[in-house]
Amino acid sequence: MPKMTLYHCPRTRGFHALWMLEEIGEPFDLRIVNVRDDIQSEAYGAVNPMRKVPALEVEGELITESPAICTWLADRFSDKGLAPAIDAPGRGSYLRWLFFAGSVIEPAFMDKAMSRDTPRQTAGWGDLASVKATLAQGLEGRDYLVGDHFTAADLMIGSTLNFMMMFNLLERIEPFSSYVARLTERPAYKRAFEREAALAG
Ligand SMILES: N[C@@H](CCC(=O)N[C@@H](CS)C(=O)NCC(=O)O)C(=O)O
Repeated sequence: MPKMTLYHCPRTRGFHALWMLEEIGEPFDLRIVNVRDDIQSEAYGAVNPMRKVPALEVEGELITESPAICTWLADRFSDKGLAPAIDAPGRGSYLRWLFFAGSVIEPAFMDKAMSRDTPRQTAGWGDLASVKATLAQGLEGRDYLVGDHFTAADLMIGSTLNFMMMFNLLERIEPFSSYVARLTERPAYKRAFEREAALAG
């Protein structure tokens, strides 16, 4: 097994990676980096020059950006069944939703959080109304975004939507509330949540 170290701070986007590692269920070291101070240290700058969490170090190789961490873990531990195989039906949709989480959902909600009105033709993410409508269409009549079971794409999107609901950036409306409730019932989510709660004190 590769030696994996997750750099994380409770109650941040690092949770996406923590939850994913709980889904994978393989051993990893957890290093807490406080976003208020540790993150600016020279030592952490040497780990991740972006000075952000999460960061996953695997045998000396750095993986950052939550969707990339989730994609890597799902492929590396393919026996866990969290990603369609490269040549399987659904692989394209799976990648579409993983990228959608980081490059479309995130910035669209940040526009809202910052009260920014980026013109939709300029913004690569379009606008929040289109993002929500596209997600709702993707979830219409289904429990999961790809095929009939949970994948890393659901983790990334579900975890992001859960954050947006917690910060009151997304209304608790259907189909999002049932989707988030379904995903947060997973034992791995609960383990990650409890682990984080114990760390945060
Ligand atoms: N693109 C990154 C974003 C990571 C990120 O923004 N992390 C925040 C915590 S929610 C952080 O480390 N903030 C500390 C800082 O910028 O000082 C990802 O998807 O993982």
